[in-house]
Amino acid sequence: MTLRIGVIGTGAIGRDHMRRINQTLSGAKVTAVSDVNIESVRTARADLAPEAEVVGSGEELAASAGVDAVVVTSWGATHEQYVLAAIAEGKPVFCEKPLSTTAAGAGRIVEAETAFGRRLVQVGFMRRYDAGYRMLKAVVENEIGRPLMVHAAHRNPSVPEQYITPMAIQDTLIHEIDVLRWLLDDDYVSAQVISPRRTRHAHARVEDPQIVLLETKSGIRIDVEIFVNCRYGYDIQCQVVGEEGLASLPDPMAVVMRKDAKLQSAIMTDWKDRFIDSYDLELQDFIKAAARGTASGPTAWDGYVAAVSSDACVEAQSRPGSIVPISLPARPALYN
Ligand code: NAI
Ligand code: ISE
Repeated sequence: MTLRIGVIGTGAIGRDHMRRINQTLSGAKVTAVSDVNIESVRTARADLAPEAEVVGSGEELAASAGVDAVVVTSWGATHEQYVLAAIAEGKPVFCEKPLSTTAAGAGRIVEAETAFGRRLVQVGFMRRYDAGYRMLKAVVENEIGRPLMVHAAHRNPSVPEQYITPMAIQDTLIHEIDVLRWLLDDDYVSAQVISPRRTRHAHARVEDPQIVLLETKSGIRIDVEIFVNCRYGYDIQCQVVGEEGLASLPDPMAVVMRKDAKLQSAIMTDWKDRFIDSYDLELQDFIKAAARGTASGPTAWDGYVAAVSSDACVEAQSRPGSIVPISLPARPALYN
């Protein structure tokens, strides 16, 4: 059986996922597309899925008889309405991060899925599928003793004008919020945000760089540098300090060159390339589970916990230096 997928949001990652579904992965094809930008949806369809139907709204797409499962790749603030529409139709839905830009929105998704009684939602936290992070997790769990501290960095070469300060949390840090929680098998209890000297390369509406300090239930202290105008490349770093040793996320494989009296190797510049294998694996996993009418991988609960933690970090941004507590309700049995 070929799973018929409807894609809502045909921008950068929507197109990338359409390409991988139709050209790289197996078991699915894109049969419907929707976007508020009609130019964008027409071009994406023509380039990547000429047989797909262009549907007027995300809700109509979720309800379409020609769609078995939904992929939501529109702007973060619109995810909730489309995920809820898919759940209302009883259809599996892959939602790009963030599941919702607020904890309240993610909470409504958890409630709807719990009421439905079966997992339908997978959140696009693709780093959990990355070979480097998986190797790091095995070392953290088996080799370096109890983790005590984590030093991480999320650096982008530049960001567009519409990228504003809270997006450093909701759009960017959200990856670390999820992957570090998964890596350490721990939840957060507090957040603090501090701002070093500003880079002159940042536009006026984004504070850059920023340092986020998180504390976990077991007392692990985490610092994450978010630097989205670092110029030199797209660079993700993560180092875990344990009682018996230290473990670092491997850099992506790159040829080492000796030339012009320099030892050099390239650093990637585009997020699409840095985690390309993980995007393939997460969506293949989604297709496999959706064909059985369910979902696997990162859950709506993971999306909710990330949103609660993200809300606390955004609040901490607005009160520089203050420590904002993070607390979670009990996890519903569906996610045990
Ligand atoms: P984008 O701006 O390139 O594309 C978003 C598309 O959604 C646009 O075509 C826009 O017209 C459309 N859209 C906006 N509101 C809509 C609505 N109400 N209904 C239907 N379509 C709507 O943005 P990009 O970079 O593709 O990001 C989309 C989402 O994917 C974001 O939530 C972002 O955080 C996430 N993302 C995840 C990545 C990852 O590494 N997992 C990487 C890049 C983006
Ligand atoms: C983008 O939306 C992503 O999700 C990328 O993975 C991330 O690294 C980048 O900072 C975000 O803007």
